[in-house]
Amino acid sequence: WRRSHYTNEIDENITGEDVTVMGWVHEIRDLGGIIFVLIRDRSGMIQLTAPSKEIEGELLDKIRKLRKESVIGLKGKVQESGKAPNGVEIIPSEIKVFCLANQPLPMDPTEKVKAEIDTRLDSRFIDLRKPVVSSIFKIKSKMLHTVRNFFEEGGFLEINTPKLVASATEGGTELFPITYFEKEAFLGQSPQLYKQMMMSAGFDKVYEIAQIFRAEEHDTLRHLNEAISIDMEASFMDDVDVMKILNDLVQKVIIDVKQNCKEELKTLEMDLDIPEGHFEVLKYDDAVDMINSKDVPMEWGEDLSRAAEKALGEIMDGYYFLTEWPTEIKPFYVMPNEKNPVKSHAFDLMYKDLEISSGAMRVHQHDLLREKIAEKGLNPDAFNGYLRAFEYGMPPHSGWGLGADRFNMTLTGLDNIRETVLFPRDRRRLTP
Ligand code: AMO
Repeated sequence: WRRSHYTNEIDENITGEDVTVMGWVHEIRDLGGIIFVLIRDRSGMIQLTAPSKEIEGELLDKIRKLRKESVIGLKGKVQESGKAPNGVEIIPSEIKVFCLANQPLPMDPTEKVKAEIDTRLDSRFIDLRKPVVSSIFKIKSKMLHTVRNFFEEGGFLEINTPKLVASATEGGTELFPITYFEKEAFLGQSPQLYKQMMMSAGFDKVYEIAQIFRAEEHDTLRHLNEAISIDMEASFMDDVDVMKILNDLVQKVIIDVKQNCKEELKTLEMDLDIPEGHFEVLKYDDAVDMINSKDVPMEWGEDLSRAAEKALGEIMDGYYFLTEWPTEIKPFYVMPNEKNPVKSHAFDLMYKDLEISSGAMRVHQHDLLREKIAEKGLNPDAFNGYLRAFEYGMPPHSGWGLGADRFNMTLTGLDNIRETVLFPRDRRRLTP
């Protein structure tokens, strides 16, 4: 048994041909004189039509005994049919049952009964069979493909940095400690320190697409404990240069997804707008005023609360940059403004009320960096492996990290990040 066609390749043009399809039994309708079976594969569905007068008894019996979600192979002839979902159907000549599915099913993949997200995640392998769910991951795949192409065309080198690490990068409270032989170690929060060290290594422009781990306490629709970050770092560039790269990348992905994932976007009922030109740039100072104008209390120097993000999201539409953040609330590696060190060269990329990326021009001066680590209450000696790279030839550099799952939320119109991850990890979920 070898597949000759995916179901979406079967149309009027091959009427009369013998085909072999493989897939799942989506639906069975036994009307006595005629049996209809919908067979589903990754690409779509096709109808098997078995008029009892025309099909020999043994085969008919086999079809009658099929159960929903069983995996079968089907050989048969393509025939035009006004009533079938795709305008064509298959008259079976042979059937092979690869796996008979147990009944009842833990959840209904035909969407007739809507399931809660927890039920869906518990049986994720079935949940993912639904086109409305698999579409999210087809879009994610396209997004990542475009990201790789974009960076390759831009002369970036793809790197892989360790995820077993010895120190914090984004603040100490969000670390997952692990046992590493006799030593204390953690799961990596960000490739931050390593991508910066690659600048000292002379790699000039690098990117990485990899897991980041954050011991987020909070159960929100935007945080997971394991997420995918698209990171870049480039030498001899400032924050404005890398913001331009981020702007171009986001636009390129949206154009590519809109062009290549028409079916998936339709399934998700998502109408993607292609943002034109430069994203709006909003200074932190102005953001504070705007947030206060919405009667949400926020002092200068504070990070955005959820209420503050929501207030901003009501005023700002689409993608926009938030710039000139207070140095105090940004990590040690962020470059303070030369003229006014209270402010920094850090930026966030927002989509309405969702932060999708953070980046900055970095501190490349060894002594200043050491000082800033200490100011954060961290022990600079613990960072010696990183700091040494700044002593023997470190160029000025900038970069950002873009949350792939959050970016995917903006492309698919979903508001729960769990929807955009195959097997999400949150406070309560470590399986499947
Ligand atoms: P930051 O901590 O802002 O910056 O992370 C970058 C982006 O990663 C995504 N992200 C998350 N997504 C889901 N769940 C989480 N718990 C989570 N945490 C982060 C967000 C966020 O904008 N080193 C810097 C980047 C840099 O400066 O280059 C960093 O990690 O979309």
